[in-house]
Amino acid sequence: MSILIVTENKDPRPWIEEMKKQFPGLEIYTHTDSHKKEDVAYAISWNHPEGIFKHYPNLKVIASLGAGVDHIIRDPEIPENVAITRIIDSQLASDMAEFVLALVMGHLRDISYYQDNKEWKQKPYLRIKNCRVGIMGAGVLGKSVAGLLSAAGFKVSGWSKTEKQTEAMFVYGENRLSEFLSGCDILICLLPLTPETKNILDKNLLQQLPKGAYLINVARGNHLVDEDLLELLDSGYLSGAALDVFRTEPLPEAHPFWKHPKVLVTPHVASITDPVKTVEQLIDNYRRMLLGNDLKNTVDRQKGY
Ligand code: NDP
Ligand code: OXD
Repeated sequence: MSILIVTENKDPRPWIEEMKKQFPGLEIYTHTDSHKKEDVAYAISWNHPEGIFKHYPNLKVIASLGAGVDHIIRDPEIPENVAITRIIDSQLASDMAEFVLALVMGHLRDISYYQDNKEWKQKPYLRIKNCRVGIMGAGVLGKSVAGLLSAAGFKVSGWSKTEKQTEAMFVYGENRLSEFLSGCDILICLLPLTPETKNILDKNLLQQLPKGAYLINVARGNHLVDEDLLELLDSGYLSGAALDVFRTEPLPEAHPFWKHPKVLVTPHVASITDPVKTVEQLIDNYRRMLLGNDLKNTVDRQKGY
């Protein structure tokens, strides 16, 4: 049996090196190496070329190299019986929380403003204790972000399919979206990308935020309708946006987000899976598959996350 690793826009070598270092003896191939397709039952994937997996007749598991699985599930040619797993990792979760905290503080204090404008008097700002932050998606990452923001003193609430109380926030259920949005000075998107959540950040939704609200999207570019955001920024309804993910990545040079004075762009770096930290869980699942044991961190293909 061998392991296949298929990555696009991500160098597979650190993963292969780490797997071989931590688990000597594994046979690992990239899809461009010469290998026997029938020997592959376990594949590790990040943005694979669509349709590639149909050439692997004995494939049982596709493991995402990240927390998201939209890049796998969108391929209609993956047979129903193939299980899909994802990364759940404490460092991935804390990195996300720290990144979002930095964005939130950047918006609140806008520290470079003084130097950029040669300004020598204090400008008004929103204090943490008066700032209401709403998180769409109360999963592994949403909860981690909520924990750090609420420990810092923000008023945090969440929105997810199911209503619940987590340690750090009350989470509104699916049918209470408007109520949730009306109480968000800053909205953070941490939803998985599914048919239900695609284009969810549109004009209709964003207009339900209070005037002057700020948007942070660290989930997927396809959650956001770019033109609707631009319209609401230009009309002054929204005060700004920090975007880490885009419909096309890398963000095309001509895209208006690059130069928009109210938009902060980062190149999909909010939280990056670390091979050293996560190879163990990938290989643990490989061994589970070989032994016929239950896999960890599986996703529900019907729900899409
Ligand atoms: P989880 O699967 O742990 O959590 C998903 C959450 O979204 C759950 O709370 C779920 O609700 C909620 N949800 C799903 N569908 C809906 C819906 N239709 N309406 C309302 N709520 C919904 O995901 P993670 O927290 O691990 O990750 C979230 C996403 O973050 C990933 O899918 C990925 O796209 C993105 N990501 C981005 C990174 C970056 O660097 N920018 C890095 C890592 C991930 P419920 O609790 O009721 O099931
Ligand atoms: C992920 C990502 O899903 O990095 O892990 O976007």
